[in-house]
This record gives sequence, structure tokens and C-alpha cells, in this order.
Amino acid sequence: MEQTAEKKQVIFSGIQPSGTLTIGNYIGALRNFVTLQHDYDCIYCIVDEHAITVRQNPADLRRRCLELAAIYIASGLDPKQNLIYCQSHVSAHAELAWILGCFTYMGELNRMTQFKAKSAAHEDNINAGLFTYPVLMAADILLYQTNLVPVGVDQKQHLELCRDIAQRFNAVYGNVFTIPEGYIPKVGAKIMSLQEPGKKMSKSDPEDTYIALLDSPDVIRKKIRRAVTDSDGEIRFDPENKPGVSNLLSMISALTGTPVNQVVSDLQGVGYGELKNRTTEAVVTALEPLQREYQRLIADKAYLQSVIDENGQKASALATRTLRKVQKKIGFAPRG
Ligand code: AQP
Repeated sequence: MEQTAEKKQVIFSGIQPSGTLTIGNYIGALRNFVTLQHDYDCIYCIVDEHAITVRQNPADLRRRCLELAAIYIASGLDPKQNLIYCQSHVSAHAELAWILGCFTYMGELNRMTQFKAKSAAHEDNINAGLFTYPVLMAADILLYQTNLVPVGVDQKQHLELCRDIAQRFNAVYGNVFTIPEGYIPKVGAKIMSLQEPGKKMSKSDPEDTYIALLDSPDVIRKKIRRAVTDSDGEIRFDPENKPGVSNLLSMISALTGTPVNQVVSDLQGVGYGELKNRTTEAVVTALEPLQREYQRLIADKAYLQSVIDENGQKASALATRTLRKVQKKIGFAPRG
């Protein structure tokens, strides 16, 4: 990270290497990371420990960690200015999570909607890690004395819990943790599934429900053409009653930087076919430079490995500072 005379505020965010990233991850999280990188000290983690709360094929997980590093960089994050590293390379995450777990109530975790949704989707594997996922997320954030967390709206509840845990800990031990704020985009904070627009678009759902960041223009066109809309034929932004159409409008608005009401008025008098053409154009245009850069980066595995190695060491040094402070406050025996 750049050393400047005046200390910048800290941003932390992470993405799971649990599948091919979607346009939802891009609009809700990734593209905001890029915008924020110059004004903050940014830490962008590949949260592989979170990913194993759902069974992962080891070879795929290993490969996806480097792919996600390539996506971070291809989307415009400079690995010399931002810490891009793997969560599992910094043992302080798991160590702090254990401690914070002792400051988190079962009732709080029971209320988490992601736990309810994921346990319904993985009935054969409702493991304790899935339940304590928000505690690990709190550790991720609090280790770096984070000020701001750019996330999609689906993570808001976890972030609120993180703040509660930090405040609870600080109330007992003094000002140990910075209390983080969320940074949730105004448009596109929740991109919906193409097939079930009442549901969030997710990278571990079936392929036709999402647009992957690495989908070819042809595949993108086909997926959007098959996206579920409705039968009234009117182009109007109304997420509750017209979730499919509103989802496409949100994507155009977020990717072109045009207010949604402007997008709607530009499309008056045309049909859903044209709405889908415009959506395709917006998505393809936004992803084209990212895909080109990704192909260049992914061919150089040694470089990607060096990025996560070097940044992992820097992250570890920062994280250990907070962890040691916490351990001391709690009363763990000092190291000789
Ligand atoms: N559909 C979405 N719209 C807006 N933002 C989204 N994010 C995810 N989906 C959308 C944001 O992307 C960041 C990384 O998410 P993650 O991979 O850590 O976990 P997730 O929220 O569980 O994402 P997925 O795609 O749904 O992953 P799986 O399928 O593995 O559970 C977060 O900031 C998230 O808000």
C-alpha cells in the first residue's frame, strides 16, 4: 500500500472464490472497489475460508483463487496500491474469529437470512461454519481497523452484526476495534437472477441464472434474451411488481452511469426485445476491457502467485498487530 504522510481511511472487502464471478458481484462490489482505491488504503481479500462453508472441489478452489486475483487486477485494482491476498494465508482471520465467536450470541446468528437461505439450499451439509460465517466476516473486517466496507445489500445484515460485536467488545475492553460503516451502491446493490428475478443473482446457482464476468458476448446475448420478464409489455421501473424488467433496467443504469428514470424514458415506445438488446450492449461494453486484461493475466500464473504471496505477508503483518492487542486485552499469556 502507498505510504502517505496523512493516513488514509481503511477499506476492507472480500469475495468468495466459490464460482465464476457474476455481473452481480461486479456491480454490487467489484466496480466500487476500483472507484475507491485511490482515496483509501484498500484491502481486497479472496475469502477462501468462507467458500468452504459449502463443499468445494479442491482443484477448482485452488484454481479459482488465482482466477479471482486475476479478476481483481483485470477490473482495475492495482496490486501495488491495494492488498490482494488469500484469507487462508493470514491465520489471524481464523484466530480472531474464534475469539469473536465468544462474543456473539446464538440468537444473533440464528436471525441471519443468508444462513437460512444457504441451509435450505444445502440441506445435506448444514455445518457449523455456515452458521458462524458472519463471525469470520467480522474478524476479516475488524482485523484491519476498517472504516468502510463496500458490499452488496445482501451483506448488510452481516455488517450490522459485525458492528454489534465490535461495540460489545469495545464496551468491555476499551477502544480496540474501529467501528466500520457499510458502503452500499445506490443502484445495483442487488442484481437479481435472470430466471427467478425475485431472487439474488448468485455465482453458485445454475448457469442460465447469471451472467459470468467471463461469458462471451454471444453467451451474454443468449442469457439475456432468455431472461424472465413479464407479459404486460410496459417498460417501467417497479422491482416489486416487475422484477425481471426492473433488473435489466438496473443493470443498464449501473453499467452506463445513467439514472434509472432516464434509462426508462430513453426506452419509451420500444418492446422488451430492445430492452434486452440495450442490456446486452451495456454488459458487453462494460466487460470487454476486463475480459481482455484477464486473459493476459491468467496466462502468467507466476505473477499472480507473487501478488498473493507478497500481499499476504503485508496483510499478515497488519492483522497480527490487531490480533496481539486483542489477545493481550483478553488476558492470554504474553509471548516471551
Ligand atoms: N446479485 C448481487 N447483486 C449485488 N451485489 C452482489 N454481491 C453478490 N451477489 C450480488 C456482492 O458481491 C460481493 C461478494 O460476494 P461473495 O462472493 O462473498 O458472496 P455472496 O454475496 O454469497 O455472493 P454469491 O455470488 O451469491 O456467492 P455464492 O453463490 O457462493 O453464495 C459481496 O459484497 C456481495 O454483497
